[in-house]
Amino acid sequence: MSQTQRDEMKFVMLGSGGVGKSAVTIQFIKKEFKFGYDPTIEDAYTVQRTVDNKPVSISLLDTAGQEEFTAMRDQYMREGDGFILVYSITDASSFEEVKDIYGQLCRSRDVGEEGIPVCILGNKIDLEEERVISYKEGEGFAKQFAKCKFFETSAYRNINIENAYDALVRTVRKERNGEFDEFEEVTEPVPEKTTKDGKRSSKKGFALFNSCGKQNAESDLSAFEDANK
Ligand SMILES: Nc1nc2c(ncn2[C@@H]2O[C@H](COP(=O)(O)OP(=O)(O)OP(=O)(O)O)[C@@H](O)[C@H]2O)c(=O)[nH]1
Ligand SMILES: [Mg+2]
Repeated sequence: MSQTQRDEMKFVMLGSGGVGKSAVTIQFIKKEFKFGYDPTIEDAYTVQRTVDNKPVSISLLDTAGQEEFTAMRDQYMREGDGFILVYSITDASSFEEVKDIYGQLCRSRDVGEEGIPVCILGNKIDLEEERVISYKEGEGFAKQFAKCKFFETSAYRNINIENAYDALVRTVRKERNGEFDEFEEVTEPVPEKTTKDGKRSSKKGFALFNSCGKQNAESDLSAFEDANK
């Protein structure tokens, strides 16, 4: 593919009601924060971006978190190229819901340990005093999976929103380029999942992929913490 050819990707926002999926989406697309809560049924957007000097067209589906509107979830899961799974750091049940959704996604796509491109967001970090889910808990879940990134975000304060979408674009590109396959081929025949230099590697693809994801997430968080000193 030439450098100027536009990538096309479908992303789907998933997560419990009220965690901020729409606020994150609107912040990303319109650079504004939406006050007030108006439960979503389904909203679709298209956005053009340039990530790593290469254009990408993202079709973005903002879905319903409220249970009475979630009948279409299975279909959304089958159709997306990448998924943004959102919980609120102030709501423990929304974090459990993200874990469930991750499992449902893998089952509906019939993938195992290799997973699918996902970015998990722990949103509302401007509400630090109401936090019930730590950064480590969110990160710890995400880093079990090779194609899963993690960011803590605030739609209200526009923290890490663009970073999260750009990270998902990169993951989908890597998958399309077969970069995860190559890594699995290297590690698969090695018994007990040891790496070439003899260190134990607990997950296929994890060491290569998450080394950069973790740095991103941590440096963004420390920037946030610095800004709040
Ligand atoms: N303080 C704070 N409030 C937020 C943030 N993101 C969203 N909210 C608020 O949380 C409430 C719910 O936000 P929505 O974006 O509508 O939530 P949702 O996940 O789209 O909900 P459903 O459409 O029902 O699934 C609204 O009152 C938002 O203003 C955030 O980062 N910080
Ligand atoms: Mg919504």
